[in-house]
Amino acid sequence: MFKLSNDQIKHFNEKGYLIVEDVLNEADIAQIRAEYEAILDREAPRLVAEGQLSQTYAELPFEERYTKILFELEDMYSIYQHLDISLPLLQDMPQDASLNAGPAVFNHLLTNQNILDIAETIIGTQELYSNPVQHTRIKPPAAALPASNVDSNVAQAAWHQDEAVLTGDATETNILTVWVAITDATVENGCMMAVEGSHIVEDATLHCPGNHVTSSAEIYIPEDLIDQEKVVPLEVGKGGVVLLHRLTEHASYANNSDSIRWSFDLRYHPVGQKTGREVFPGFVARSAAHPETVLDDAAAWQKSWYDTRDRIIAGEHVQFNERWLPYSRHQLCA
Ligand SMILES: O=C(O)CCC(=O)C(=O)O
Ligand SMILES: [Fe+2]
Repeated sequence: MFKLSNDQIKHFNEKGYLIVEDVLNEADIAQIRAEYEAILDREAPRLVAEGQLSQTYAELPFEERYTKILFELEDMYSIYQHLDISLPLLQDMPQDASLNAGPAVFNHLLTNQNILDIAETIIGTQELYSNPVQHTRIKPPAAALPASNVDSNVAQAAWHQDEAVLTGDATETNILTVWVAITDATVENGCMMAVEGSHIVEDATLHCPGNHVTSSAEIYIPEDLIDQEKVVPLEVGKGGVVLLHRLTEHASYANNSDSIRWSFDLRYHPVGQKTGREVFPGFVARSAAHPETVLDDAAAWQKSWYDTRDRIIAGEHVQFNERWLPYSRHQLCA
């Protein structure tokens, strides 16, 4: 069992966040990295063949190769949809929509026993559901992205609470965000920041609607509502995690370094609670009461995502988060 001390648990409860170092080991990171290198090996030649990319950059290490590819592409999603660990949230799902639902992500991240131990301790139950609101964020140096790119998967994330991203039926869900650092995360390279203690509120803070169709994070809390004096940077080493309460206000800095900032964000909650994105597939990650319900098959998990894609293409209704649309004319949102 990966132990959190009483002081760590107290810190999370009082401040709404906790930084935990050394949760993933070197082998976990190496497997994940190899899975991502293989994706670029597969997709770069396709992009070249389609005339979207001038060369495959095969000789470069992942960091530089990814940055060069992203810089050249007119539509970043022609590579990013192969890297994210979620399908795009679209009713008009492309026939070839993709994601990385590979075995390294399943075995070394989503069902990582250290991560599940931490989630069990903080959430306070052994019945853990892996929520499908999850993303890969691989952020190139800001200088290598057009300033117009405000997608939170590759650029800064605006202020928000993770609960606000979910559909309104999930406001009671006791969901924990587990943000996993694959590279060191520093203020310089765009780590997250949070408003200490901001989770101790009755309801979510006002969010302004952005373009809610393409990305879950495209709602934002207006800066005027952020208590700047309580903002703390969430630096963490490679292999460490940052835990966030569902109501903790957070954002991320720009990547002002000369390499990538890479993380995954995962979410867990007690089995049986609403996911806030019912159209996408989650799974029982741990259960003492019903161990036979635990999903431990990476291929079955992958299939659940592609089956979901095919159901949406066939017409299954995508329930978008429309909670914040009425605020579009609010004076703080204008
Ligand atoms: O990685 C980031 O920059 C933002 C991530 C985030 O908002 C989250 O994990 O909930
Ligand atoms: Fe978030």
